[in-house]
Amino acid sequence: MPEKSNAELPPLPYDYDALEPHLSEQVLTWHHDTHHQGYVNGLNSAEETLAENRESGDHGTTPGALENVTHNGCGHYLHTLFWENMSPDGGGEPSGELADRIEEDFGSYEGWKDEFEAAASAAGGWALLVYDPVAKQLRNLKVDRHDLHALWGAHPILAIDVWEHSYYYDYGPDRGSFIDAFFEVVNWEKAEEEYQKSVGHFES
Ligand code: MN3
Repeated sequence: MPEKSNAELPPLPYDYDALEPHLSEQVLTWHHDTHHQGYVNGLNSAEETLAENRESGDHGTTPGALENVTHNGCGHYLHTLFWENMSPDGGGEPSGELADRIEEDFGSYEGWKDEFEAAASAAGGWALLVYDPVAKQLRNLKVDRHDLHALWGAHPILAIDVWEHSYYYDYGPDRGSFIDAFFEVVNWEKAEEEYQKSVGHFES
């Protein structure tokens, strides 16, 4: 059996100040180095607890550790995607097959964006564009924390973090301006890549 390695914090795919003025260097530093690192540590710590409990046969702390795997694992995976969903060269609208699919599944790009922004405005966690492999269609999800209102099997392709740590320092209570800022740096090429991965897996 290959040895399992611990989760690791991936480096930001650009400099900490690369998304200014839309997202500040200070927020990206705190958000990546402290918050995201915390989820990586929490996931590894929960894994350690589970391994110890399997060894000892004492499962008293197992239910809590399993909850920590979900909370921290979802936090780690979604932050990793969120960083990649932004780029200093981002902005604009999707093109190619993803653009066609958004039109097919939501009627129009504007129809998709209005729904996504409604989710992002109201969520206590994240708004996600996902590919649903059961219905074979794109969907928007409004997620609280990192996992509440998740859809089993769905593959996230675009994620915006609307936890307060994501925008409050830059925008205060004006979450709408942060959502607008996200669309100034959105990296549609990464979203297209994730879309192709899921479609290639489930529709081929
Ligand atoms: Mn966050």
